[in-house]
Amino acid sequence: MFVPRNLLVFLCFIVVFKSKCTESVQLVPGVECTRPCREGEPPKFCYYKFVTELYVAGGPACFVCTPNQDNMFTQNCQCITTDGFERTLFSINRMFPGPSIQVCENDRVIVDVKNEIEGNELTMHWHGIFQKGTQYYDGVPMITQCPIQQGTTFRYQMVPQPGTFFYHSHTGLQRFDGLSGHFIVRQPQHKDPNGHLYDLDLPAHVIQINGWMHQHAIEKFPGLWTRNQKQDPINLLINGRGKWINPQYGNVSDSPFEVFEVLPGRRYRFRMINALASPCGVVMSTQGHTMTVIATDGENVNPRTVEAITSYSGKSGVCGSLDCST
Ligand SMILES: *[C@@H]1O[C@H](CO)[C@@H](O)[C@H](O)[C@H]1NC(C)=O
Ligand SMILES: [Cu+2]
Repeated sequence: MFVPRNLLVFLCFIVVFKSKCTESVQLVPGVECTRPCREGEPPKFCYYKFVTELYVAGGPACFVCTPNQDNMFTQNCQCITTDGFERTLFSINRMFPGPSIQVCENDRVIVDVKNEIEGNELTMHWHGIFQKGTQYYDGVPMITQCPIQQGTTFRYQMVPQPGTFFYHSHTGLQRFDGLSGHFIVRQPQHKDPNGHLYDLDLPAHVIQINGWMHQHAIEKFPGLWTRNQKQDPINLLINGRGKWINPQYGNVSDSPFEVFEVLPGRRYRFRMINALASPCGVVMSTQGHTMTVIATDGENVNPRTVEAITSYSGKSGVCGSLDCST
């Protein structure tokens, strides 16, 4: 067969180029990045696809399945329970919190955010991540990027520093209504100056606290005058779960609480995220246990044993994360 020489050269070039590309960058599904972090292990390129939608909490998917901790990383249930009160919300991959990003130091995190929320634009902010050299992926609308329009996708890429962080929408009041999730960056335990204070640092032991309303936050700002006043959340959720006491009848919703499993005699690292969108303080305590605070806002601190932890999302917009072993 006759093949023009130029074409042959061109074909060779494509083959060489392609193999080089696939060699240097191999994206792995984000869930594969949730692993114990070992010194000297090559970093991974952790890929996540987020699809944001207007969705329903307590909707028909909840007749089919109940979310549990296996649903933390992937969209395999699509039932969002919140506090048992049916309402619409913004979801990521029909999850709230969104998919749990949990990686190791030096990993590269790649997130494609596809906005499918009708008539809304958005950006995603990776709270606490320094973005050194990737400032344009900080997710601040009209400062570091144009917002993601409905039906379009924006790719964020970063190499985050170790610590307990979270992500949330940085547009309007969307983060009140479900657009947030864990962002945990582990390092080999021996590199943590407080690493001797805990035995286990498990992916399931993340406590994300959100304030919750029974309507979209935009209905509360500027607020109503004759009924349903105030802008405080009426409930708190842990990892999107909680219960609600109906003030009219005093009965309680049958939605599940978040459950963390521990064994007696072991020391666990818990990673707490105050993801409130409003400036209310949250006091967290563990019945019958003390906690030792070992890090806050992504920085290790001198350990301190406490009965309770008060954290603020903060008027200043500074949200908190705390690590403790208990
Ligand atoms: C409480 O009782 C009322 C009236 O029977 C009912 O409408 C409601 O769904 C019940 N549960 C909650 C959590 O309000
Ligand atoms: Cu933030």
